[in-house]
Amino acid sequence: MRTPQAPSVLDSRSEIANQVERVCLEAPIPVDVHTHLYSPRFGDLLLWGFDELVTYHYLIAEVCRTNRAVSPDAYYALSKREQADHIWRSLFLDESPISEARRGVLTALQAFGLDVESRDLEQYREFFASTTVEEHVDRVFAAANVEKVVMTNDPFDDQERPIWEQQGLETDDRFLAALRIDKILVTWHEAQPVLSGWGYDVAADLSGDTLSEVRRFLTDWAGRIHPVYLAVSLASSFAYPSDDPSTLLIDEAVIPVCRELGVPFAPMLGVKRLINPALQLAGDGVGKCDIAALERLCANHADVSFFVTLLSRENQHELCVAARKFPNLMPFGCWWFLNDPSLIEEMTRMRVELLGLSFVAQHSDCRILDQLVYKWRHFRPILAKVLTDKYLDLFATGWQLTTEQIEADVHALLGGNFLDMLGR
Ligand code: HDL
Ligand code: ZN
Repeated sequence: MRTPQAPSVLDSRSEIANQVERVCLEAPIPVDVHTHLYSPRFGDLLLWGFDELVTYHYLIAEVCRTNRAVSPDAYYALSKREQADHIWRSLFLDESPISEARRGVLTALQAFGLDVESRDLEQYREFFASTTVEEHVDRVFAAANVEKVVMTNDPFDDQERPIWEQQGLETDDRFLAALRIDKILVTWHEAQPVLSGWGYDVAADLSGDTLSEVRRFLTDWAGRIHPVYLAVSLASSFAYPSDDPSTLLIDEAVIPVCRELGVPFAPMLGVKRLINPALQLAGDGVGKCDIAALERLCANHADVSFFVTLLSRENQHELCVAARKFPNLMPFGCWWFLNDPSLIEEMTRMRVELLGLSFVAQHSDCRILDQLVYKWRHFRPILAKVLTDKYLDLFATGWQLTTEQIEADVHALLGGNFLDMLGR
């Protein structure tokens, strides 16, 4: 019987700093808890390659403000290749690509061994043209050192639904499913006729068997996709309770199904939808949400887990305090407009100081496969910087640190806490 190796005690500040950096830069991401990626079986729904990477909606917003000679309407009238050429010229060649989303494109190209200094679009396009999506999924997951990703799966998406209906369960175990229910909770008046058409006996005023029928719909889809959570993006104006259909639908349909399935409810709050409609997918803004709505949700349903990310920087301290009060509230990630080094560092420091290790530090929110590399390569050094400071503070008290404990702590923050929530 091999005697268990004695834990390796770290005896100096430099040893601690070196080990924390090594672990943060090299530890596998057990699960990227929120993405818009799809496994290759979903065909064109899985976006990848140079032109998709460069026309990411974050960069559409940036090019429409940087090069105002081309209006959003004129931009969207271009072909995908022309859009990519326009963004490359305006945001990368005409000025330094210094923003986070632009740097990300270059980090990804560099990770694939491409010559970033050449600025040779055709070389980059040839690289992607010379590989298959299956090869590239393997390449990207390896380069990002990510073990699993959670998709965003919407039964109301006419392109995605038939794929689930024809082929059933996901077969690539690197891709976990999440049941996205914005249509039901945010636009019930649109969802109701569609559900009726699918044979669910639901009424616009939620009367009759509506709530049990919504539970049946959610349960039917949970049986089809096996979601690890039920998710919704809610506006900054979200109120709970309210006269809006969302209150009854959450209390009487969503929560009971989460309880039955043993999975969290994942409300993501703070979006201001289409504050500039001309930008289309790039047109959403951010607003501070009412944290009391989330507190009441957690208080009313203490036996259900709430897996939460908020979009506004101004909500982050309140979220940490709420999480201290509600053990069933697990904050996750630096979402969307928060996924920038200065804000990631601020949020992660605050979370460690208030929550210790009881949160999930990041998710990528990738829409394009190649982004998995840069979103995580940009995050890892920031986590290392924050944790080094915090562990050195511990060391200064005389507390003994080991590599094994640091590895366990980092695993928890990188997604282990989420898998524990699922009992996996
Ligand atoms: O609602 C969401 O899941 C958001 O992440 C939106 O998809 C948003 O457009 C986005 O891609 N943010 O990164
Ligand atoms: Zn998202």
